[in-house]
Amino acid sequence: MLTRIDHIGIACRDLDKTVEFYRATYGFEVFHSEVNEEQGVREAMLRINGTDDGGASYLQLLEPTRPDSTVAKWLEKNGEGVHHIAFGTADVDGDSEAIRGKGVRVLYDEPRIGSMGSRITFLHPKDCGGVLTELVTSAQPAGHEGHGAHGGH
Ligand code: V0V
Ligand code: CO
Repeated sequence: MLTRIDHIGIACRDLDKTVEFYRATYGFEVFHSEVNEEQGVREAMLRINGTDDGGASYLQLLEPTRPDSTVAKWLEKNGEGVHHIAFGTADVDGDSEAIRGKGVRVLYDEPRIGSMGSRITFLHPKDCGGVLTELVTSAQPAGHEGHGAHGGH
């Protein structure tokens, strides 16, 4: 069951500059940052609020690390902006299989590693009304999010 907006992914060309915009304009601070080589992104997670399921909602600011990455290709075509949305679930395996059974293309056979040790998969935007959609199961069990998840700067 999908129980929260886990994050909204925003593609940018200059992560440090974009982090500074969100800090100066809204007062959002970086909760966590990391490089994901497999996905070709350097990212900053800005924690916005806790959610009913014990998790949280974030903005995920994404800068490409290489020109052939999905985010670099997307920036080339569209410029900076909202790149994907992500729903949180306790069971990314079960939920992605159920969604695959409804005829929506799930991009990975097995979930891969996402931000903060989460497990993630993606649904094809062409099957989701033009919205690249991610499903996430956090590394932290529901109810424990935010305790000890800091770091990685
Ligand atoms: C592509 N399209 C999109 C889109 N990217 N539509 C909406 N939102 C997007 N972000 C459209 C594009 O306009 C084309 O439509 C069509 O899909 C095919 O796109 P393409 O440019 O030819 O690119 P592809 O097919 O090579 O790649 C598209 C997919 C790729 C979605 C397959 O971006 C992908 O594998 N994404 C999943 C991985 C990812 O995005 N990682 C970065 C975030 P027309 O022109 O044919 O109409 S990593 C992350 O979120 C992490 C680590 C985390 O949360 O923890
Ligand atoms: Co994401």
